[in-house]
Amino acid sequence: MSEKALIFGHKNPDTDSICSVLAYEALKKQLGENVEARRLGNLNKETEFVLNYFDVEAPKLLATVDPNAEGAENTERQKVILIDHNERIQSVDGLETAQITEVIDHHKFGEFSTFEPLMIRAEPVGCSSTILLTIYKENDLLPEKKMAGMMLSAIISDTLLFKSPTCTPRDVKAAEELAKIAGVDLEKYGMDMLIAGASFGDKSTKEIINMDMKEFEMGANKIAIAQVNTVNVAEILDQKEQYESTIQEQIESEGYDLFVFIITDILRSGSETIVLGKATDVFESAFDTKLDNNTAWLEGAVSRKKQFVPNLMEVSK
Ligand SMILES: [Mn+2]
Repeated sequence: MSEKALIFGHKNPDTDSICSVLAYEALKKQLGENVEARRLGNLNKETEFVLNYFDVEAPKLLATVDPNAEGAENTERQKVILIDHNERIQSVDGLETAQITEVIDHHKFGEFSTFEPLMIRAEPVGCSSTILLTIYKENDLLPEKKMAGMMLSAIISDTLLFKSPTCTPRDVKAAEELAKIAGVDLEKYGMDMLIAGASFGDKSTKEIINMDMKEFEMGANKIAIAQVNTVNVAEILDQKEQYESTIQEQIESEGYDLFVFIITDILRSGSETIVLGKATDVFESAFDTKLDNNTAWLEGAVSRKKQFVPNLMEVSK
């Protein structure tokens, strides 16, 4: 088995899944461990802004860890460290062939099993980087400037600058501390970063829907939940029909029972949703709402992890 462990976040990586991976790589290397940060997909606009701002290189793309798969880099069983996820469906292709040595996560656990003992660090905080700052300190270390910038950005992203219900006092404290090390004004940098991430530029509807899309198996249903943050919900709704046909295509090609597209308004703290599939009744009872022309505005709902997923799980039992 290769001695090097690859560290990565989930597919369709968000800022946490890139930046926490880089920060954990830096810490592990400081501790003399043989690791390499990788990513399981393209960078989104927000993460591009962050890496650019702090002049940090993106991790290399990783296609598979199955040594027998086409395009495999490894010839032996691969050691892996999962950050910001634990569900197989969100992880690297070929994960079942790999040895998971560590998991650092702040999400719910799905069905999770391994062949060997491992280190699991799961805490119900707003961001993986908040856990990482604790681990740095347990090792009597602090991240250097650029890595503090990475971790700060991950926290701002995951907590929507502390507006998300997933945000805990520990996240706020960690962000304040990291902003000092990174040498940025927290509020100003945070808003600039979120707005940079909320601009869709010339992306197609399909690219926008898939920027941050996760799959879940809930009861008998295969559910896709995509989320975008914006300061201009109307910009998306103006092309509602185009979004609907793109979603419908994905439902057919991937066999989803339900597709929830969440358009989160970061200034109004709520989300417009476009919901399609044969199990829309699951969504309606999860949120005690009636879809009007496939859409519903959900006041105060901004978190996939703490609001959308648990509500849908609850009615999928
Ligand atoms: Mn996260």
